[in-house]
Amino acid sequence: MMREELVAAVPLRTQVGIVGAGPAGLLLSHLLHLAGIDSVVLESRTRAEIEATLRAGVLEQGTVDLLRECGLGDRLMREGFVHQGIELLFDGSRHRVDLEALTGGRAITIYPQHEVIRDLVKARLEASGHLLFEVRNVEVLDFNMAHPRLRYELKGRSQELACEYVAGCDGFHGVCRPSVPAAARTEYSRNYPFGWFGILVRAAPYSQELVYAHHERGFSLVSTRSTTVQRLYLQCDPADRAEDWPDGRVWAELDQRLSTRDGWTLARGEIFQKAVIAMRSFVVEPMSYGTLHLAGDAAHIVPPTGAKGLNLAVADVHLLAAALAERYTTGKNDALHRYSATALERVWAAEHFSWWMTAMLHRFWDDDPFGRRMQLAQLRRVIGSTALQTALAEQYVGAPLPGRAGDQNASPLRQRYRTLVDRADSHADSL
Ligand code: FAS
Ligand code: PHB
Repeated sequence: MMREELVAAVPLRTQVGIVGAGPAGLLLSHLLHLAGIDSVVLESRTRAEIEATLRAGVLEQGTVDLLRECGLGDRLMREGFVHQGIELLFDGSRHRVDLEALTGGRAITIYPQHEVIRDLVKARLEASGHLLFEVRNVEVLDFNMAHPRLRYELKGRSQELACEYVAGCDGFHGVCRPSVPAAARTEYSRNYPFGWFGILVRAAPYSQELVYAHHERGFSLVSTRSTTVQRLYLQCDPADRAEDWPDGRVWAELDQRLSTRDGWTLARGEIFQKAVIAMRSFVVEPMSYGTLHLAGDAAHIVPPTGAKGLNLAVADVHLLAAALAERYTTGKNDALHRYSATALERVWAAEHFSWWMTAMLHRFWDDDPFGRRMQLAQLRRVIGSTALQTALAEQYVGAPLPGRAGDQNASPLRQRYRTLVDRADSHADSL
């Protein structure tokens, strides 16, 4: 496309300006589109880069229900793996937690985040959505006024986008949260004295369901990506680099940490991806500042032990899209004003669950023998108590999203938003 055409094609105004094309930004743009609301997404990386980002793998029931309800479920249902349970391994034995039985039929689905991104990008582009990749130097201006602006550079030219609202979906290291004066936000955080060493291996699945393992030598997790690629994590030193973990050391450590009395072993396979992942808990309050609303990792981070990060981003934008739909259909700002407080309820619940799973399953090198006994006692109590297993299972599969399948107390607002999306769906189908 010629520069002139490109620049001409760049929108100068929109209803909702979205910074970041991660799961939060892309899904928000899609939900707004279904509700007939215009948006423009500004992303600093290329399409190929965001579609290749190796991150989450676990989708809560509510996330799957929402993606299906908004027309993004086909490939997910075809290629995703539904897991009805998880396993806790400690003291040389594996113990199954039956998620489905303990939650009245809810489960998790293993479907990689980058595949969700691919489905979202495809849907946005097929709907002629405005996705601008490789933008530079994004600035969020006047968000404490009625007409915020996003200033940015595209192909070396300075551009400005006039908006009515700005959604900060640019992740933990983005520009939107830091654009808010420090005095106007309160940040809560906890850094953990360890990281995760993640690998991808060409091999058949090592287990039917995910295995979370507690061991004297540290935590490990057996997950999956497909029938030929497996995803595993090992607790490591946060300062470790990939080269500190040659294949031999990886397998030796996994063998020890996953050793069971029934002789379960991991078949070797080619390890073709290695990365060290930081572990932190972080929340900023509030999540709204004037016409700027933060969502996803831009507002909160959880350690991946609870598999909540992507699912929280989805829950945020589901809430924000419904609130914006109310604003544009009824002129009322109530739900927008409640967005931050409502989102933070789910955020703090997920922060607690992720911290609790992390504290129960990881080796804290400064702990004393009593501390280690407490972890084992906690694990035995969980496995020995249906009530504790139910609490774990409910948190792990995630609470239903407000107004969605499984939500007992869907408010009239949500029902109205639901009809809006249904109407848009049927309209989209007739297009
Ligand atoms: P993201 O960080 O995904 O996206 C932000 C986007 O904004 C990026 O594309 C970035 O390029 C762009 N951006 C940043 N700054 C910008 C700027 N200045 N201008 C324009 N664009 C900008 N979560 C789970 O639920 N389950 C899991 O199993 C799980 N596993 C994980 C494993 C790993 C290794 C990691 C790191 C995370 C994991 N997570 C997991 C959490 C993870 O999935 C995040 O929560 C999720 O990516 C959050 O999505 P977003 O909020 O959209 O932010
Ligand atoms: C993953 O498959 O990447 C994964 C699974 C469960 C977690 C974290 C990551 O808790």
